[in-house]
Amino acid sequence: GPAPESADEVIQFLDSHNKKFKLFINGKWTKPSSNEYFETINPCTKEVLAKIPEANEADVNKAVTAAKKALPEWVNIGAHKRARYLYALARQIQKHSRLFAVLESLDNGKPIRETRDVDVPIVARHFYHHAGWAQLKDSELKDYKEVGVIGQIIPWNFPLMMLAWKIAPAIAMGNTVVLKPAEFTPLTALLFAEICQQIGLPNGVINIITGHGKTGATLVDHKEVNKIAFTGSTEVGKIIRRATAGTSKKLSLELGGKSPFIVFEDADLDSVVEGVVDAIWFNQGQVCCAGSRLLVQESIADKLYKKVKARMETLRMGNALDKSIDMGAVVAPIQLKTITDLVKQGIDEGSTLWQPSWSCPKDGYYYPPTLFTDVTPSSTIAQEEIFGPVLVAMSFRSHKEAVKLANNTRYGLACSIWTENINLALDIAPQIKAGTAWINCTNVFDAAAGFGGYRESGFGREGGIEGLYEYLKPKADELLSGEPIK
Ligand code: TXE
Repeated sequence: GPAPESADEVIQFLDSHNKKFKLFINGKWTKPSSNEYFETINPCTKEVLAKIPEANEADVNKAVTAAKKALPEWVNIGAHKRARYLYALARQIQKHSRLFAVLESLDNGKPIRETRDVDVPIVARHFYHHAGWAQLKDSELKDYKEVGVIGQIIPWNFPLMMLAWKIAPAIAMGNTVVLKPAEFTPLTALLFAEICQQIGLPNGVINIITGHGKTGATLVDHKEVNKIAFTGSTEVGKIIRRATAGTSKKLSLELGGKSPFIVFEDADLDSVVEGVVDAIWFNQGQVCCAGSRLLVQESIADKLYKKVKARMETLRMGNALDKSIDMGAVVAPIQLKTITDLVKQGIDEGSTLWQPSWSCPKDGYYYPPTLFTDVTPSSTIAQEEIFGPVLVAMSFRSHKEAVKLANNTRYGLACSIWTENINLALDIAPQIKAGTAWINCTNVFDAAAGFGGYRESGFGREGGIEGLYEYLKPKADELLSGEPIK
């Protein structure tokens, strides 16, 4: 196959920081007050990539103070100038797209084909889209004003993409930001900080602080933070909701999912199989909207399982920089353990496990593509988010039963419907309680479409016009408080 993607540029980037990073506060690389560091690794090789600072309370204070100080100037420069900075960020990301893609694949373990063709293009598109909206802030959105200082906490499954989804709308609407990337995957956020310097973004508009959950919790509790935007586990989402209750902080949460992938008997099964690959083996299944529950009409169930198994045999797994692979490694040993434990529970509960005959590479945190059949709807693997390459299949007879099974979950992030009958698809889609419905496709994202959940998948939308309102408040607020409208 083709030669693996070169990591030379990444090595240069890491070396330029002596493989030991600082915090990005007020436009400058700042030594952490804690003087504590942790390591970020390449999950495909277990090799240490760099040392990362653990920000403590003093560091969080510094970052929030910088964001607060930057706010008046960032608001006053007006919509057009803010838009120019967003366009510049978008262009710089495109210019360095290869470096971003390789760095993301090394830190996260996901295939270079995905970071190169999916993650990074979506990130650039997100900044372009919001640059457009930034220009329209003073006309289309003139009755609204910025929320203020925004605390943003993001997960490790799409590190740069989640950064873009958080930062682009926030700064486009005139807010300033303190963002904490996930501890497993901080590197692309740190490279992004360098891009902010390169384009001359005013100091303090974007601050990047690294650390574990405690750093995130300190940011959530900070009195000068006006809004928290969080993507991550439902468990931590609940902690953050409790922590912000009784404060004036605005909040948006994008949490877990157990999205149904519904196949009706008239569907084109070859397309369905490729859809399944995309739904549950893209990013090793570590996708909040992964189609992790395969719901198949009984008449075609056995035929489809056979086809899916055949396709699983041909999936290629390996080092993230290998351009010919379909799957890389999962992000960290703890995630590997969560997956392994849940799979064991599935077996104990009586479901039938199927894995391809090939074995995983031994040098990293790999987990094979996995299919469970004979699954009871109430079992753990049918209800809990596994967040790994594990597909759980169940069958239904009637359309009514399909809807019932699809909605038998505490989540509601997405659903995917497969049929050649568009009337059936359009009849079923609105009956599924999910923030996104895909028809004959899956995992398709666009900056212009609001993404977010129902039920325990959270609230608030990212992208689309709805996503802008998460970072705005009506100016009428000021009438009530007696302040003049600008
Ligand atoms: O998530 P956490 P983890 C799910 C998935 C996965 C499980 C655990 O099922 O197996 O969550 O993953 C920060 N206050 N998803 O433990 O802990 C943390 O540092 C403030 C679904 O990695 O939620 C990181 O930056 N912040 C998901 C971010 O929260 C806290 C994506 C997410 O980490 C904190 C990831 C606290 N108390 C995991 N504790 C999705 N829906 O996309 C941790 N953090």
